[in-house]
Amino acid sequence: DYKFWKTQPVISFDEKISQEGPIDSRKTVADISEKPLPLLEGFEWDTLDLTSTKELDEVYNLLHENYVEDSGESFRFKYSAEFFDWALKPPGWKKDWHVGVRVKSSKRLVAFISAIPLRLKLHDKIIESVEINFLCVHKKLRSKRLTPVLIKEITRRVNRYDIWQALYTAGIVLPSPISTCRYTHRPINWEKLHEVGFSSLPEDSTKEDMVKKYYIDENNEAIKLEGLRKMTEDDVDEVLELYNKFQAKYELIQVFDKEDLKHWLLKGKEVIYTYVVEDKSNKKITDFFSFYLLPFKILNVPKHEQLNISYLFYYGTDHDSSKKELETRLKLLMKNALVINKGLKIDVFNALTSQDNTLFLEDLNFGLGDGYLNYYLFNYKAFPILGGINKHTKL
Ligand code: YNC
Ligand code: MG
Repeated sequence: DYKFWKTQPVISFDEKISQEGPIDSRKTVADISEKPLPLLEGFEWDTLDLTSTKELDEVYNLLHENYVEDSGESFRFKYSAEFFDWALKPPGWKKDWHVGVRVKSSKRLVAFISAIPLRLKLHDKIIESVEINFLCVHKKLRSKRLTPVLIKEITRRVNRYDIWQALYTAGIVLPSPISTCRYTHRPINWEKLHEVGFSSLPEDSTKEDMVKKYYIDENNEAIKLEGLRKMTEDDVDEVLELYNKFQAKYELIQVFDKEDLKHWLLKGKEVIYTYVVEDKSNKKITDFFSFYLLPFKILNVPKHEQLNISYLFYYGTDHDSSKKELETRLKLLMKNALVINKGLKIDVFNALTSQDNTLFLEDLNFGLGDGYLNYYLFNYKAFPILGGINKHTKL
């Protein structure tokens, strides 16, 4: 019955929204305690230094052993030091916001929660906020109500910087999602996905049918995009312009400056991949797309150690004068993304039903997954965004 969440400034399930805006009456930094919240006896707070390999490894190990698993306990996210560098240290990151809980006696890290700065734009209002992620409590400490303490402590630490809003996502339902997206999966190496139990064989199909259905021909001249290449630092200005133009139609977006864009699209080696299409005649960038890599560790099939997974991230195109043109162009871009993914030995390409993804998902054989992703705002009332975050209705 959401004993904790009922006490927090979030939208309740049956609430009718009449106007968008903050929920809590405006506080100031001076109202916020300088002291951390009290913790269970025997535990202590620790601010982690993720520039230190040792502490980064501790977070890695905690999450590796205790973070999100699928319900069958067959897979677990396999985060890497490089991934955390990318996800937890964007421009403006604060050490204060990498919060750990340790056992006092052994100093063992048993819980973690993080915030990163995030400038949101919701229906033309800029909201200075943070994104909360990587909340994790050691399996042996579950159901002891440590989570509310972690959330209140990260809230305190964020408030101390005069920030009062947050965005977070979760698979579980809490009061109340502003939007919900579904995960979709595009098998690339169907055979391996089947062997590890990620993809099942439909009753009316054979394995050969499935392999054929998902076959990607990397030599298909018909989809070759002239001028497709990896994005470099020299492209940042142009890609930012394209990003801004393309995202303008969405209801809830992340506002990037040059440094942000450089970080999110270029910084993580072997984590984030971004490609652009350059028009050879005038050297202008007409399109870009990006995806990040986050493998699964396979827990119970000895033959395979990990599943290579990539996630579609941001994209944009100039070819969007009509819905039809946009649809055609996105299909072409995503076909090229699939070829690149195959070259990187990715087993499955995931995408949410966000942005303009529904224009190409079905055609390109993305299948609906079991997983949903709920988006939440902390201390902000907003009209629900129907049909998935960023899915626009204007075109
Ligand atoms: C969750 N994922 O409902 P009620 S996602 C938020 N997000 O409270 P206890 C959650 N709340 O219902 P356990 C939550 N999961 O009584 C549970 N809760 O009101 C709520 N899993 O606490 C829950 N990572 O400590 C209940 O639960 C209360 O021991 C119960 O621990 C939960 O990062 C958890 O899935 C998730 O490590 C830590 O199961 C544990 O069961 C675990 O007794 C595996 O807690 C990893 C996992 C979650 C990934 C994520 C986003 C988190 C957002 C947190 C909310 C941030 C609010 C904004 C703060 C900043 C504000 C500013 C400014
Ligand atoms: Mg607990």
